[in-house]
Amino acid sequence: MLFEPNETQRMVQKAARDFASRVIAPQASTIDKEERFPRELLKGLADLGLMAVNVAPELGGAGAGVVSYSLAMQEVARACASTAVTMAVTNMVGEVIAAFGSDEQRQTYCPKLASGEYAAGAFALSETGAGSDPGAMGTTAKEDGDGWVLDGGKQWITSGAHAGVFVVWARTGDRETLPGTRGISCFLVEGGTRGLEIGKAEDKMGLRGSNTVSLVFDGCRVPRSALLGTLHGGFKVAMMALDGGRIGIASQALGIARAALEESVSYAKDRRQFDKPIAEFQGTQWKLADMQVEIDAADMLTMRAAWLKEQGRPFSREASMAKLFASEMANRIANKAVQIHGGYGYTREFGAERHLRDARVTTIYEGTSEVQRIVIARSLLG
Ligand code: COS
Repeated sequence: MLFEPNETQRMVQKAARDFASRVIAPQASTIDKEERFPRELLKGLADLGLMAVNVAPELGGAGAGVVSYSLAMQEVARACASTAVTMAVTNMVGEVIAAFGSDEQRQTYCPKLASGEYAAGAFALSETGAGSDPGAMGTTAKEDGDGWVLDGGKQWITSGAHAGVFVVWARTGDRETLPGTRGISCFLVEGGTRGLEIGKAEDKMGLRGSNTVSLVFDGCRVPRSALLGTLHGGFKVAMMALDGGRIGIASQALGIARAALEESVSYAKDRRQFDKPIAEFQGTQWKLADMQVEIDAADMLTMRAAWLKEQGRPFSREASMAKLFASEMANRIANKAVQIHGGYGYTREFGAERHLRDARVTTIYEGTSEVQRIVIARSLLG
């Protein structure tokens, strides 16, 4: 069993680390405070091949695999979780199109996502009344002449105001004959298409540099060729994409936790109380030790899920386990980091409070912790 990254993985990790520490990290606090969408950083990531890490080179991607993707995501999230989530969703969109798209769809969209010609891709599954239960969605796509007409609304769409292409799920089947998850199809809708309206950006607790909007489809017409995958086969596309996406969020959570630990170590060595650095108190040492153990446990769960996916083996349960543990872990670690920083941890002068706010959503999006437990329990119980 090898615990060492291979040459490609090491190179991708190094490229991501260099760019993240040199260019992204110094801007992270400002991005958060000013709620600035990090457009130029995304282009920088695209230039390094990091917007389509696991997409084949023929489609413009880096073709570096899932483990490389996870390593890169960890590095970017360690610097700026807002930039990382935008990168995560764009990678997920590129992978979905590469996996399920026609040749034409793949050739049209993957290179634009990979090169940064599109600032981002967006994944439009959730609705106001369909979050954990996407099978309850109400958005419809009706055949009309030589195309489809989409009507309805989507909610919590990352990068919605900036995306060049949206993967959109809509009901194509009759609710009586094809209820729930059965009658759902998937479409590719280009940004700027008439009838696609972008809602106001959410005023979020964390990830304030990422863009989260609602969408309204009002008689939004797309060509027949916009159907991604098979008619009524969209739910499985969503589930498979989310399996992979969960590895991305586990990696993001790991990156946030690493930043929180590193800053805690450095603060604990600097901060003096009772005539010595607080790092010399066992109360601090035990916190730091527990943080490192939890990070390593999450790392191994995440690497295993990434490796299984890369091998083409089933990985759904393992991705949910990694996402569940890593996201809950990141919240515990970020919380401890605030505690170690004391009063300063509660101010914006240090990164700890940002890490805590950014970590919070990782137990919610791309499937809540409760949904991950459903997936894990179902795989145990059959
Ligand atoms: N891969 C491939 N197919 C899958 C799958 C997966 N991971 N999970 C489910 N499916 C298939 C099932 O095999 C089933 O196929 P058949 O109809 O041929 O039997 C179909 O999809 C429906 O599956 P199921 O009945 O399990 O669907 P449920 O409605 O019970 O949903 C959960 C199951 C809760 C796991 C799913 O709805 C889910 O993941 N919800 C969370 C969604 C989410 O993450 N939202 C956040 C969006 S991004 S911010």
